Amino acid sequence: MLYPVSNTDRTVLDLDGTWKFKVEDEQHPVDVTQPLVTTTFMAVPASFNDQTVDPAIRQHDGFFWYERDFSIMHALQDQRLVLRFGSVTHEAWVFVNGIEITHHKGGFTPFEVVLNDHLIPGKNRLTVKVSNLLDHTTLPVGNYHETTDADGRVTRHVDENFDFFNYAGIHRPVKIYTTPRHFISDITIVPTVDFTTGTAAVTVTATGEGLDLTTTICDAAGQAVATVDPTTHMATIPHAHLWQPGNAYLYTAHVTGTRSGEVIDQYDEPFGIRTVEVKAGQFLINNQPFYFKGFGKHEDTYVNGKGLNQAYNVLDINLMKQMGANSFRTSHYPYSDEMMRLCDREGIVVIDETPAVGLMTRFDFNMDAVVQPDFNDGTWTKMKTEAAHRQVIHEIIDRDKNHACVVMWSIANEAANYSLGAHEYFAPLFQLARQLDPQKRPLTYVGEIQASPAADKSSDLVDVLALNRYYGWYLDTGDLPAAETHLRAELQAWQKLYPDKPIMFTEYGADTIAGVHSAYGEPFSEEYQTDYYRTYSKVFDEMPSFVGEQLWNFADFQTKFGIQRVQGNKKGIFTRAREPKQAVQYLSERWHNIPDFGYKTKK
Ligand code: BDP
Repeated sequence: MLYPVSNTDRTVLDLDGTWKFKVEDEQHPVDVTQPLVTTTFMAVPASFNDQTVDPAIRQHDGFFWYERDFSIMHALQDQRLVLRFGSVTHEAWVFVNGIEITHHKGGFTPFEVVLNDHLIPGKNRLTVKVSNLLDHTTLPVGNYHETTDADGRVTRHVDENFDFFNYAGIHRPVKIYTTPRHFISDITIVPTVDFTTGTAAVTVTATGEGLDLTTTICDAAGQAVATVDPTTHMATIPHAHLWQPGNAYLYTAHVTGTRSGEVIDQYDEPFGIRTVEVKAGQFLINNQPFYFKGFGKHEDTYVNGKGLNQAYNVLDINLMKQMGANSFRTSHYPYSDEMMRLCDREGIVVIDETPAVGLMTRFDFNMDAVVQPDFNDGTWTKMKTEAAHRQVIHEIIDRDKNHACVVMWSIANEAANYSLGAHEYFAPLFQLARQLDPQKRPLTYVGEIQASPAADKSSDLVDVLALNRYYGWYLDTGDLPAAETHLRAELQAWQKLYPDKPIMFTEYGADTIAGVHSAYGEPFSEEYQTDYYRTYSKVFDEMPSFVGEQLWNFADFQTKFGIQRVQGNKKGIFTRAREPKQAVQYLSERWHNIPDFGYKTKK
């Protein structure tokens, strides 16, 4: 899927701003044929939840309406006009002038619809009905129930089966972009590199309706350096300038569509030349063993909630670079197009995760139960998420396939991989992702602590073992020596089980209240968080096939209410306002001393 751009053949109209907003009263349904009657407004893009001071709106589970008007200038009316939503969380029904023109389910991926046949002269009315409901068929997974009172009034309730607040709304930009009637519809780029000669072979496959397509590759200065062969779709670039972590270099595939020799459409797709491969216990980027240093994150900021916040995105990457970090995971859903494009430009390495979080029916730490070979908690019969999972794997790969920053796909976070049925559920999804990704990136899922070497039933599917572990927090609370022993034992067991699979941590952390200090290193203090990270670092450094550390979490973030959460999850090494806690200093020193490449060499 191409990102909307302006050039001499295309333009982009921006529909962001302040829209009319209304919470649906299901007893008095909205008449979509009439303008929305409301006195409430919401900024777009943003979550609606923290823009209101009315708790009933903030906490409402159900349906919401957004509306605004737009007009298309005469000069554009013969163009193909495409309405595109960067994301609407979690389900959207889109109406133009009271007529439904598209529907999309899945809160973290873009969707679009051609508008031309739905427009009337002059002012047009764009209405979006949004649902924030989640259940056992959706990703993320929610526990849904509803009650009906004596008057027939239905109250819906979603209990998040995951640890972040269920922010909702029109989260990412709304645009109308134009293309000519004959247009370039997609571009797929696959780079390969001969490391002995430094020559890159780049396959660029462009598709377009009714056009003859040609592609030129331009370097970062805009100079043409190669032409794509129309038969093989291949371009050869001698002395290719590689995209490297922390040292991005972007080429552009300049695609031109002509009819009878006349240029009709053009599109510039930026891309990096880099390779990714898992081999003999190493994660190779550009044929060099890479070490991940960084974070699990969230899209989560004050007021905007999960809505796009570009200033925070820029700041977060600057903070990462200042610390010597090189990577993050888009925990627990695909992030905005804008963030992915920024990471391409900044040389930040990304593990791109689907919104498959909450695929478990129980949450306890009964490690003895789960190691039974026939352990079955019913997750894989209870959850009906397969269709949503397949859909989002299609969508995330379609959207992000060309991004140099994306080096691995994470198919799920903390599923019940220890329960019978896990392998049967995941095997076809891994197969699908492997088949769809043109760059054949490595795949993983992120495993939670109960999915130990003895209990995990599907770890054979992953290319990299990505582990979330909380020894010293949820287990061995406050006891770092015990945490160290357990951590070491588990990592040794994984290495023994899979001597050739790289292992990395995708979560480890301790809730820490900024400003709480303790001479005894008590849990929740800044000292404990630092000591916790020191303990883990020591064990990581002993393990030869350990290829990376992504801690939990970059910053404090909002969650649902719960007795373990005081205004959210406090495992950030930055506060929600991005003020550093003490651990930042320790981790910065450590990460500046760990090179991006060659830190671990397999013995
Ligand atoms: C893991 C989850 C993550 C949570 C974290 C925690 O993957 O979403 O926020 O633990 O408990 O279970 O802080």
